[in-house]
Amino acid sequence: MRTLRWSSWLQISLLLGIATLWLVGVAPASPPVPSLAPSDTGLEEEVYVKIRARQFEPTMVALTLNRKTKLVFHNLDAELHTFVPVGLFVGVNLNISGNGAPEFGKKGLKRLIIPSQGKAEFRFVPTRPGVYPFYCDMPGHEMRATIVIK
Ligand SMILES: [Cu+2]
Repeated sequence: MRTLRWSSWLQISLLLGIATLWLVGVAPASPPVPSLAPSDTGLEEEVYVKIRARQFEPTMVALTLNRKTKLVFHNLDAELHTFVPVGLFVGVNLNISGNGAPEFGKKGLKRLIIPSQGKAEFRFVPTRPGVYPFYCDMPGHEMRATIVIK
């Protein structure tokens, strides 16, 4: 009586174990989770703008809407330049690092001075699609370019 019970329990647990192994072995690998929430994706998009011979390169800088962005300006010239954004950072949470010198006004960042061979980095999430011009306001510098957020 007692031994019978014991052996039936053994059989059941053995069957369960086999079934579990079978399920684990046969279960298809779960598909990669699509990134449907762009604002909380951990991937940071790095975008580089070079300044060379009094020109921004490229002159059309494409950023991705709702994507964590690191926008880097690298001044390769022997003179300083500035980055003056128009509308881009209004109401935007901004982190600036590197060796640029930011200047702030009532509406936020007015401009960033980038020394010769200097590098400045902006970290932010573009949340408003559109076309945003920027320029260098040093006297005599005809440096203009555009950031496009889409
Ligand atoms: Cu300049």
